[in-house]
Amino acid sequence: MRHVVGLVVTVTLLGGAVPLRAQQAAGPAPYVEELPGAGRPIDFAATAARRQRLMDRLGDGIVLIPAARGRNLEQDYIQDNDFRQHNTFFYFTQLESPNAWLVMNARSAGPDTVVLLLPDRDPRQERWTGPKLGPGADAARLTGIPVVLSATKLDSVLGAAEARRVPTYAPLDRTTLQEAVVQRLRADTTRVVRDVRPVADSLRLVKDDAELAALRRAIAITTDAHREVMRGARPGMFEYELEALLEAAFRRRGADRVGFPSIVGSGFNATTLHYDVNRRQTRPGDLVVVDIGAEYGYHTADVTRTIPVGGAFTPRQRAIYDLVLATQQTAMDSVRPGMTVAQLNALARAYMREHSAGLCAPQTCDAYFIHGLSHWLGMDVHDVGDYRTPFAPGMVLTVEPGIYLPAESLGVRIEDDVLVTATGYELLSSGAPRAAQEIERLMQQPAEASVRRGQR
Ligand SMILES: [Mn+2]
Repeated sequence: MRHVVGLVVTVTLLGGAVPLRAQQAAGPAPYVEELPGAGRPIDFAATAARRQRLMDRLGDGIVLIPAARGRNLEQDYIQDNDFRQHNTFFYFTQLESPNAWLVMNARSAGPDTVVLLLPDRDPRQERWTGPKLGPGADAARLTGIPVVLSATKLDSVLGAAEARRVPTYAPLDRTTLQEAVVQRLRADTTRVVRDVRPVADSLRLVKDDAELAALRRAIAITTDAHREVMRGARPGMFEYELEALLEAAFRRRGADRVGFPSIVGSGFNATTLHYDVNRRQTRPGDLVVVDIGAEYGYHTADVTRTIPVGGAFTPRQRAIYDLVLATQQTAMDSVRPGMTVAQLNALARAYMREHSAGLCAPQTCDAYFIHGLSHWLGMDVHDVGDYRTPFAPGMVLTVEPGIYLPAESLGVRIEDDVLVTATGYELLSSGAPRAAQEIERLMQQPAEASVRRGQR
């Protein structure tokens, strides 16, 4: 709340806008049905099941999970993003309210209880930032959590829970460690405070139906954006023009934001793994690495395609491209329950080494494959979870080999998102062509109406 008040004062000074007395007289705006989840209803069954799984795993304990703080115009770099909920808090609530708390009492004997604490409503503040969900019956109805109290009650709720003398679990990440209440608990030598992340993160490794639905949508938006870039790319375009095409496609299809800064690297920039400046002008003959992910419902895609900006690969580019593609296919075909990321990685490198021929002489091409093959995918683009965990149905990972030859300004990465199934895998990102010929065919088609609209 402190922070938010600061924001109001600042904006008032800058904008000189509305007299404070008039705002105070306005009173609370009515609740809007769509408030929690910013226009999307909360999946009560999914969030309740996640909370229950966590409490079952913990046995006895108090769980304390903070929401993200509202951002401060004066103290934060607010250019980089809008407000985004803390992932752990969102996972267990699907609620986008800032400055809230979730407290769970896990009991091995007796009923578990859950309390949501929300900041009290502030009509004057809401004139600037819109109606918020406050404590009370409406919040209980909209969140599916029966007990919703004022955030000012946090100390008394915790105090009552602490009488049980069981460990307190919180996500001990950088932002949570800054919360005064967490600092107080950790300073109290009579209390045991543990990190909830190893357990909470392991739950997030296996996606439930609600998560998969969000991921599938994020990935569909992203592969559509790839097709738009393929159809719209022309030599001479700046990297940011391609970025504009794809991010317009994201928003047009309802993406909430980018899951990470879009990488559009042409020529030499294709060999810089996390290049995101996107200011260079493309030249005929360039390859462009387009590594992007739309975020939808707090889940992000991560799909990379490498395209020849002029619509056709040179024989040299094509040879490197086909080796990366065959390496990727070999790795994907080995995805099944019981495999691990390390095994997949070793298998991909061995394949690339054995099939290098003279392409990367005097070395083999795996010497230029300088990053890991896979990462988990979910709410975080490099999602949480122990990388030693053997694959199980419901896990989602990327498979993304690459070859980077800076001396030739030649970089190729192909990245897809796969879901582990009972018998193997499902390719989630098949919506964007991967084979060189298919990419060339799409790029050489006459521009379609949707692309012309995007380029205008
Ligand atoms: Mn990736």
